[in-house]
This record gives sequence, structure tokens and C-alpha cells, in this order.
Amino acid sequence: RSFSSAARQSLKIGLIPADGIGKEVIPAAQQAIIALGSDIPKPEFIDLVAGWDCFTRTGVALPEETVRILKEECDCALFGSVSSPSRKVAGYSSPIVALRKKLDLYANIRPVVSVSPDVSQKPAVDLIVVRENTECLYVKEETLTQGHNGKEARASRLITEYASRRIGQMAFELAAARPRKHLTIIHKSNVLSVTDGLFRETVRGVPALPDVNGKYAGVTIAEQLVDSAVYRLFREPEIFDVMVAPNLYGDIISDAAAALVGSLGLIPSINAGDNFVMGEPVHGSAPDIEGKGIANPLASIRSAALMLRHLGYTKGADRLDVAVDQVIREGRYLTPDLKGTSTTTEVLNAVLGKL
Ligand code: GGG
Repeated sequence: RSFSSAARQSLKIGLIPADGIGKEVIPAAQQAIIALGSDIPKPEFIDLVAGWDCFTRTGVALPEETVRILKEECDCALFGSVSSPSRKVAGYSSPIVALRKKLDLYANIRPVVSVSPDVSQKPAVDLIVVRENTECLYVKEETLTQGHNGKEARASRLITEYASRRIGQMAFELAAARPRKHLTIIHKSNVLSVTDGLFRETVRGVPALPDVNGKYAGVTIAEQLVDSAVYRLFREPEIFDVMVAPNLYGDIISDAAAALVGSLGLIPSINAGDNFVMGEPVHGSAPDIEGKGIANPLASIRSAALMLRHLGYTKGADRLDVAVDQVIREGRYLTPDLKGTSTTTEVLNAVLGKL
């Protein structure tokens, strides 16, 4: 489902580091992209603002100008991380959640792969979490009222046939292109039989859609309640290939899966729609290490690779992935999240050395 990379002279990439370590890892990914030279069209970077820091400076978390430039001038984008507060702040709303909706980036694709120290050994974890990106509890319709026994907070959860169908199609497409061709639908429809029931039924129905014409016939389908999916993920991660999930479950499962491969600092993602793609490391803004120069840049570099691959620049994407894998396998330059002592710059330089 990658859109055309045909004959671009240059690649206009919006850079939105946003908050915290996003400001350290996105510039690292930028350097890695530049190092690809003629394997991709000449990159042109456009610096864009969004985030909590942006809100505290300007009163706006996602400036309209950022959205306009992304829509009208950029071919793709890289987003870093955002530090939304855990309390309600008047006028503030998460810019990443808004961006995914405004650009209709309906799929958050998160590959989780272990890099084995022994290259001949099959990786134990090799899965992709396909997370629906526009609805579920992330519609953020919350109310707080006063009940008889104190405050009552409610949140609405939206699951539509439309969004479930297109995320299902994306997941089947990805599964069909992989060697194992196995798709697991994650839900909790034994409790949420209406909302998760609709998600489950709709995704299951994708192979029978009129325009599919049997192209997913080779894909085996399984399903798993989200709680048992997490259990099995930790016990036997090798059973999973592609996992498709509503927004919140997908977010949680991919963070959990990251624990199996060493660090959240390794896990990339893309937010993909039919017309735009935005790379984004799965990790957050990590305020505990912000400004210390020790953030792991590898998730962002891998996110750049995923973004380039989605656009059809396979050679550049492969080069980034191979360089990252080599640096991890050698184990000489690793940041503290991987039990190393290297800085962001040292890890970046190691990657650049491999490129
Ligand atoms: N790059 C992923 C990221 O920033 N994660 C933190 C996150 O999504 N937070 C939601 C928010 O702060 O609005």
C-alpha cells in the first residue's frame, strides 16, 4: 500500500521533534537520512513545531501552520515524542493524537524484531503490531460529573466499521506480504461485545470484501483476547506474526512487546494513511533523561527507514536497517537503556560509520 515514489527530484521531510528526547533523536535520524546520499532523492528538511513546550510558549500545541505545511509542502514527516501532562489543562490537547486524525494517518505500524547476536539464529520475536490510529478511547470524549457518591468520570469509545475495515485491510496486506502470513485479531469482545465485537467481525470480514478477489487466501487468521494476548506474547512471542488491534490495545501491546527485544528505544513506527506517512519512535519524551545526551537514537533511525520503505525507497531503508542491526549486534556503542554507556552522538556516529 505504499504510495508512489515516482521520479521525485527531492524528498521534503517535515521534522517535528516536539518534546523531551524527541529533540535529541530526530536530529540523529536526520543525519542518518542525509548519509544515504544518492540512494534517496535529495532530502530537504522543514523544521516544524508542536508539543507541550510549544503550547507553554505559544498557547497552541499544534499550530495550524504546522498542519498546513505538512499537508501542502511535505512528502513525509518524522515526529519525535510528546510530553502531554497527566492532568487536564485548559486549551491543551495531545498534538500527536490530533495530527494522526488531521492527516488521516489511520494505521500505526509497529514492527518489533529481536536482533539476535548470532546472525544465523532466527529471531525469537518478529512481529508487527498494526494499531488503529484514529478512534477507540482516543476520540477523547470524556466527562466529569458529580454523582451521589462523588465524582464520576466517563469516556466514550468509538469503533466504526469504516475504520475497522481499513485497518483490517492494512493488516491483511502486511500479513500477505510476510513469509508466515499469519494475522491475529486482538479484542476483548467477551466483555465489550458491541464495540470490540464490531472490530472483530469487521476485520474477519475483510477477505470476503468484493474488491479483495481472494488475494488474502493464504493468510491464516487467529484471534486472541487482549489479556491472553499479552500473556502469550510474554510466554511464546514466536506465535505472533501480524497483530491487529484497536487503538488502546495496540498502544499497550507494542510497548509490552518492546520489553522482549531489549528496549523501547529500539522500536520504530510509522503513522500511515493513503496519502501521507509519518515516522515516529514508539518511545515517549523520557523526561528523566532529557538533555543528558543519552537517548537511544535507533528507534528514530529505524522509523526513518520504515518511512522511506513505505515511500518505496527500499535501498535507502535497507541500508539504515542493516547499519542499525550491525551496531546492535556488535554491542560496542549502546546507550544505557541497552546497558551500554554510549551517548546519543556516539551511537549515531557508529551508525553513520556503517553507512
Ligand atoms: N513517540 C511516541 C510518544 O510521544 N509517546 C507519548 C505519547 O504518545 N503521548 C501521548 C501524548 O503525550 O499526547
